[in-house]
This record gives sequence, C-alpha cells and structure tokens, in this order.
Amino acid sequence: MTNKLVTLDDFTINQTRQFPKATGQLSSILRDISLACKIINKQVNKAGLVDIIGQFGATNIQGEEQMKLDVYADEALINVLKRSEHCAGIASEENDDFVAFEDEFSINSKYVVLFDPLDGSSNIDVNAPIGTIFSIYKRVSELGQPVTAEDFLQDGTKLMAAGYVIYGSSTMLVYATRLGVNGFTLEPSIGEFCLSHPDMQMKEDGNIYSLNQGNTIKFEEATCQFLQYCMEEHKEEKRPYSHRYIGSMVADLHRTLIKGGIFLYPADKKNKNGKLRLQYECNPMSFIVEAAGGMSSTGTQRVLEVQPTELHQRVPIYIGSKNMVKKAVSFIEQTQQA
Ligand code: AFP
Repeated sequence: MTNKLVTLDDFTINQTRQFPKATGQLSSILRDISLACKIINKQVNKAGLVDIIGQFGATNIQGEEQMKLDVYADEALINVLKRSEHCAGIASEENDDFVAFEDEFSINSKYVVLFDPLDGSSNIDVNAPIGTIFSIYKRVSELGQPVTAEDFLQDGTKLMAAGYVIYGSSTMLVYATRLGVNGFTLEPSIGEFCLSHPDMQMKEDGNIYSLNQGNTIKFEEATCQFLQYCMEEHKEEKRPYSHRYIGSMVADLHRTLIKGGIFLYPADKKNKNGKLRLQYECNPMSFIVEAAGGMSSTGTQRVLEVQPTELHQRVPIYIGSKNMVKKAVSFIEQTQQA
C-alpha cells in the first residue's frame, strides 16, 4: 500500500472537515451504499459461476421481468440502509412504493435514498457492464415522523449527492456532490474503493453519440435530424461522429463522462416521455454530469428542474458534453418554431 492511497472514507472525511457544521451523516450513508455495492459486486462476479442469472419470474411496476441479481441487489441495498442510523427511508426502481424506516433512529434521520439497484440488467448474461445508481436527498417532512412521498418527489436541484457504481472490467464508484465528481476504483485485495479519478470533468465537445439507433423508425423529426447531423461528413467538425451503445445507461454514461460525447434516450412517436426514469436514472446522472461541467436536458427543459409527480415517472434525456447537448436541443427548438 502506498502513501498516496486515498480510500473513499479518507476522502469523504476530508471533504466533511471543510464544513465545520457538517455532521458526517451524508458520508456515513455513502459508506453504507458502498458496502451494499461491494456485496452486490461479489455476487455480480459470481453470476457466470452459479445458477443466479435468468428470469426470476416476478414482474416489476414497469411490467419488466426481474432477474435474480436485480432482486439480490435490491435487497442488499435495502438491508444495509435499513440498518444505517442515518437513512430515514428508501425508494427503489424495483419496488412500487417507497419504504419508510420507522425505528427510533431512522425516523430522526435527515436523509432519504433512491436507487436503481442493478441498471442494464439485460446485459448480465452477456458479461457486459451493469451498474447501481443512487441519489440522496434531505427529507422535507418533519423529523421524528416516518418519511412521506414528498421526500422522494423532490426535483433534482435539491439533490445533496448522487453516484453510480459500474461493475465492469474493474468496479468503480463515481460520486458527485456540489464540490465536484470523483471516481474510486475497488481494490479487490483490500476491499476498498480508492481514489483513482479525482475531479472528473466532462469535455465541452465530443465525437461519440450514443442511442438505440434501432428505434429510428419511431423517432420524431428533430431526433432524426440530429442523427443525420452526427452521421454526415464535415472534416473541420470531425464528423461523422462514432456511434457507441451498450444499452446500460451506467456504462454508456461512464464512457461519456470520461471520453466526452452525448447519450440520448429521446421521446418517440409512441413514448412521449422516452423510457428512462426521472428519479432513479435521469436525475442522479444529470446531477453527476452537471457537477462535472456537462449538460442534461429533456429537450425542452433542464432535467434537474422537472418537478416529479410520481416515483416511476419517465422523461426524455439528452445528456453529456455541453456543446453536443446544445446542438441536439437546437434541432428540437427549430422544429418547434417551424
Ligand atoms: P434494463 O435494466 O432493463 O436492461 O434497462 C436498461 C435501461 O434502463 C438503461 O440502462 C439503458 O440505457 C436503456 O434501458 C436501454 O434501453 P433499450 O434497450 O431500449 O435501448
């Protein structure tokens, strides 16, 4: 171990020290989430070895079939956060409703956590990267009482922190607060997330676009025009751009954060709100990307400013390098003006 090794704990303790009034509760929740993700990671690593992949049989609120690992990940996060002294309740993409923790410590806790326990789960059986996405809000309901729906339906501008864990060729936790975005890689021999990507910044420009191009026939005019723009030749602007799509938002956005580019899951003729969930996927990812200097829009509005009305609400999303997102949005504005 070298002197330069900074664990996630070291890092958050140092960050907390910058704020004399900070109680360390947020850092404690992050530690709990990272513990749950280490448990999930172990199981993800074993997916090819044990009979754990495959359909679990149950269907979630989205009408999607759950796989065993989703359920395992969901339970790992719920169990760890339930035992945490600082989490008042959770909402998970896998469950219909939020869960209020009602023990004497939890009802006096300040924070609630929302998560998508295993995003991109259709990639599990092909060994492609998958991830856990989480976000932390300060509750708005009265301390000493169980949390209420309002605690979970806050808009993204109220986020205290958000992050994701990517289970890929290595396991990495990316964590954002208003102070910035930092990446920690799991050092398996000591079981610690160690700072590997300090102060992550999103490039202003990029040359990779990422979307499910197979949906082109359903896309609205503005999306087709943007797609055409990405594919046409323009030597000075280094077009055509490259197309990359894994089909796991965590993996596609992790690449976008590191290399620059745009990820989009737009509205289409059938799905006016796209596919991705505001509270579990779009808000946490938008918070991270904005904290790294990038941009995120529904096409007509900053994602973080959308007022959630229900837990499983969906929104269209254009997210990534500022200039690429602005360009995509400009096609929408043009079609609206025409
Ligand atoms: P799954 O968790 O069902 O695999 O969905 C993943 C996801 O929510 C998100 O991570 C991807 O970006 C998006 O869906 C992929 O959707 P398409 O398969 O329609 O491209």
